[in-house]
Amino acid sequence: MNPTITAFEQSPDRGIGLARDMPVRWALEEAGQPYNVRLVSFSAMKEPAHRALHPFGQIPTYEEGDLALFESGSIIFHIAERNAGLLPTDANARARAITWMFAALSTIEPPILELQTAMILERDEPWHKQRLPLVHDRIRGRLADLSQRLGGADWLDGAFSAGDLQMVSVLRRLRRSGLLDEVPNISAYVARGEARPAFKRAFAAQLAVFTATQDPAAAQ
Ligand code: GTB
Repeated sequence: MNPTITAFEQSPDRGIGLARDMPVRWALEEAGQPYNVRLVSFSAMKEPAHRALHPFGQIPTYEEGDLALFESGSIIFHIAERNAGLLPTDANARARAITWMFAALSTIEPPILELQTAMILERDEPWHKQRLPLVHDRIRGRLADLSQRLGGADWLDGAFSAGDLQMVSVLRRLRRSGLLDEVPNISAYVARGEARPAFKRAFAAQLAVFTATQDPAAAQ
């Protein structure tokens, strides 16, 4: 049975693939696993039926038979465990790839989320301009360390893995900030991830949702 994931009926990112169904779609594409998508509105997300799947009333969720999951990182890990190609078979290499998944979510992403909060929710605060360089510098610190570790390699630890998928997905959220452009090997790393055929299929699928929701009259 093909799994079903949930995604925004109308994504606020306007099809640029920053919502968290995108990395889940990407993992499914890398795994060659066909999937169904159920689109949910912001109000439906907060209804009991959706909250039974996702306690925080968010997307994405993942349903497969009698298994229901939430949290994109956990969903990607599940997909990677059940399918070949996203985690190495060697036990130590596998543990390292999983470590990179955690590093993406718990070391790299937090300052990036701080920046998003600053840009979306704190723009009108009198201290916004003063705080922004501090947030930028915290991200720069993480990128510098990651850049040092990546060096001239294509991927973080040998072959492409779920660790790279998660890391590239987190780093993509920096695109609009310009901070990625300051670190050429990280910028190239993200571009390498985005050039993968599985990424392109996932991106096209989520973009198609956005395109379909556009009112042609409004576009004129
Ligand atoms: N930790 C959870 C996970 O990784 O799955 C976080 C899930 C989450 O943040 N879901 C968001 C959501 O459902 C969508 S992805 N929000 C609705 C709500 O909370 O009511 C986050 C997101 C939203 C919008 C953009 N954007 O517009 O660029 C990017 C990312």
